[in-house]
Amino acid sequence: MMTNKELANIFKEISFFLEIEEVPFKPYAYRRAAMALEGLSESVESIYQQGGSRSIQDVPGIGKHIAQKIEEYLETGAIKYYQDLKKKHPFQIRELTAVEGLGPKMAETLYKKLNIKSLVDLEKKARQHKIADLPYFGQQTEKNILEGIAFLKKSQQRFLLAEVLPVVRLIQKQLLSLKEVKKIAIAGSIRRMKETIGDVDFLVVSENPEKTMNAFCSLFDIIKVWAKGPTKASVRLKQGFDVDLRVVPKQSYGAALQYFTGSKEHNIHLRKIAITKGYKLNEYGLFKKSKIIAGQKEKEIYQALDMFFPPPEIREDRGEIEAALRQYKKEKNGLPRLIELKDIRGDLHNHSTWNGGKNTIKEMAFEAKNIGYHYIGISDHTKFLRIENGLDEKKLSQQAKEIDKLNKEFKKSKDNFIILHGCEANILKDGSLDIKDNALKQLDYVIAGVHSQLNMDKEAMTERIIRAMKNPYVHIISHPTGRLLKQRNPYPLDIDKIIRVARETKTVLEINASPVRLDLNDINIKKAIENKVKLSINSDAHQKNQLSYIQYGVAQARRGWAGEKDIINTLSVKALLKLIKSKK
Ligand code: DGT
Ligand code: CA
Ligand code: CA
Repeated sequence: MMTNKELANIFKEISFFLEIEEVPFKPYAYRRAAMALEGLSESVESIYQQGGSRSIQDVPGIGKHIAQKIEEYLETGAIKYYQDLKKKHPFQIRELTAVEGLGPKMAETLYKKLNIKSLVDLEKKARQHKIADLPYFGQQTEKNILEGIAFLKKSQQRFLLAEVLPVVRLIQKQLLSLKEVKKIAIAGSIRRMKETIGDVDFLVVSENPEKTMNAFCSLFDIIKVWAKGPTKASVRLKQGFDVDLRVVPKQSYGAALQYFTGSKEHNIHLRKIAITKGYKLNEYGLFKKSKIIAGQKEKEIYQALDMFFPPPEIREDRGEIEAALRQYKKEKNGLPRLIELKDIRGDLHNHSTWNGGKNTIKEMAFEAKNIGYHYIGISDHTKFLRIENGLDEKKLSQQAKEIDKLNKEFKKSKDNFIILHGCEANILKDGSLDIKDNALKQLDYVIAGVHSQLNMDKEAMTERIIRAMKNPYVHIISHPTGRLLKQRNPYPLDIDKIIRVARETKTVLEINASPVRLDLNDINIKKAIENKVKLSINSDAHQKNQLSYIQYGVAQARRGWAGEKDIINTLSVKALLKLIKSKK
């Protein structure tokens, strides 16, 4: 799969170079091919070995010319076209354009005027205030660049939950298969299902710690062993992140799990509670003087402190300790009953082959049905995103016919399943939509989101979204703050005001479950539900296997204290449509 990634990177670079040279259309084709390669579950090498260049062309998103380039790469290890472009633009284009707000053309100018080739050069010249002096750049741009570099550095040290979790689950399974391993737990930020992960924390109870350590340090794709002792080992995996393994005594397993699950803030607060009750709390147990009160089971620790058990996802010291104490005393406002994956009955934000998605409506529907959903909403992009083949009024009504036909088949075979017809309209700069209300009226529901001109000031952006929420045909606002984890900060937004108007206008806010978005985030989810705003957890799937992203959205919802009743896609179709129609 390394080849897929290498080729994807090359094609991304080509698309940037062609943008610099103002070549029309082609940059998009290369970008699309890069995305196709990244999403491919098979390696291009094996596709090519099995079916030659023809079979590469069959990969959606890859045309004839690009297939030839792939073939050239597989045969010769290089692509001449790319090398020529690279010679003309000999700077680290991907590295530089990773800085938010720095596009390929700016990178070219910075190279030509200041000989900036890398991120290191860029930071140096910015600090020397050389960039501010360039025409069309100025002080503000220079400041933005420095902020962008800082953001990049910080975020590159963390990993997306979705890139870490599958690997970690595999490691867990492998370690559990060792017969001396009695217990194993994933602790730390992964257990709390935080959106990004610093490092992985495993806890193990083992009858033979040394053997377990040896197995751990040799089992996986380890590229470096940082430390290896009798009770603790620390390694780096080839995926780039570090994994710690601690062997803990059986009688301290619960205390260690509590401690290493964190968060640090939660632990500090909990330790204070322990002290006020005359105890001492650490990773070995809860003690009265030197006598151990609890330690083997995590639940017993909370119990001994007169608390209900707070789910790991909410252990951030955002009120969960107080709520757990209240619940123990049978007072009001105890711990929330959090939403679970099994409560989800359908997914409302999905794309199909009608505009850049990889699977047909039918394929998406069958996948949803197999998951056990009662409904799937198809919400392709409307007009404005022409680059993604946004649908116009006419195409939307053609799409409605296809959906009707499929629904008739579901009905005939007595499947308890239905496809809902929606769209994801674009909120334009002034807050109007890129498609007529008359077309929206025909749909089961409408999602609207911001996809362009993100660099507005706070007030203007807030007003822009508010105007969309005031449109009686808009039911859901997708990815409300526009952030992309590790890539882009949220745009400035008065989220309190957005939440207030969402409530007033009965507009639902999305928890976009795509692992790079998770937008709304945990804190904003909590705010929204405290203000009685309804939310929808949506996978934003562009291909059928991405429907599984919903798990990350549910995790984020749990981190935001959301319960089943806060989330509209836990409703039956009937109740859902009724709720949607209640907005007028
Ligand atoms: P990460 O790795 O940055 O995504 O976040 P965590 O929460 O996994 O943090 P990590 O790996 O540094 O430590 C694991 C847990 O150990 C953390 O959640 C709480 C506990 N812990 C670490 N340092 C301290 C500390 O200084 N005080 C207390 N009370 N607990 C700590
Ligand atoms: Ca950690
Ligand atoms: Ca750690």
